[in-house]
Amino acid sequence: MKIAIVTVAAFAGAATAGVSTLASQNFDDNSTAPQITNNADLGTLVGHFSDGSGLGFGTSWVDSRGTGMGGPVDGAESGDFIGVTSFTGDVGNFTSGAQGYQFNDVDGALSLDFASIDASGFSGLELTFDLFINSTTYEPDDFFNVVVNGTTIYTLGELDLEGTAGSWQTIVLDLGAYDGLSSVQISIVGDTNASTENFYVDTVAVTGVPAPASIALVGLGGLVAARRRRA
Ligand SMILES: [Ca+2]
Ligand SMILES: [Ca+2]
Ligand SMILES: [Ca+2]
Ligand SMILES: [Ca+2]
Repeated sequence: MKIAIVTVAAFAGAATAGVSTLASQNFDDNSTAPQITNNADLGTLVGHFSDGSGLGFGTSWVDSRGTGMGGPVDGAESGDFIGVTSFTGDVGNFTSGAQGYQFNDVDGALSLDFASIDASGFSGLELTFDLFINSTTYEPDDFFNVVVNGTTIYTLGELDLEGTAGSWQTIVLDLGAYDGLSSVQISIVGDTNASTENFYVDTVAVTGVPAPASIALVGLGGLVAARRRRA
């Protein structure tokens, strides 16, 4: 009995300190097929969910600039690169594997929409991802946003974009406001309108600390056993 109690205590200590990955996406085993090189193909990308492993994702687009041309969806323009890509001409390399996700000249708000995550029982939620902003001029209507459950929690505007361009940066965002929720939906949104205005995202992960529910039950069992011994 004494040996069992010691084992439980050691296990509880290790579990409490642990941070777990709830969901992640590296874009490395997705087909690059949903990447479009002609905007007429975005129709096949919209609503497309990942064919690879990890956190599912799709893509949506909104005419935030009032172009009225239907954006990539109707093929009124062409030649953009949107979606999972292995193109390294700007980034040199991806931060995981050989692929990432590219936003190129999207002429509206292009949204990389991740599937909802069940964060029940988790605290200390964080979102981590790598971002590469291509070096070029950005204008006041260009931006990069992270949206969680419909609320924008992070934004980069013109000067932020220009000031952090040219190398991979790791973005870590506190999602503590969403701790324990059964549905946490993250979207990464880019809005640009020039062929050199490129954003790349890679190595996305949501982490948190699991509540030690099972450990607590084991501990309770130990407590009951101790009381029995005392009685
Ligand atoms: Ca990758
Ligand atoms: Ca375009
Ligand atoms: Ca520009
Ligand atoms: Ca622009």
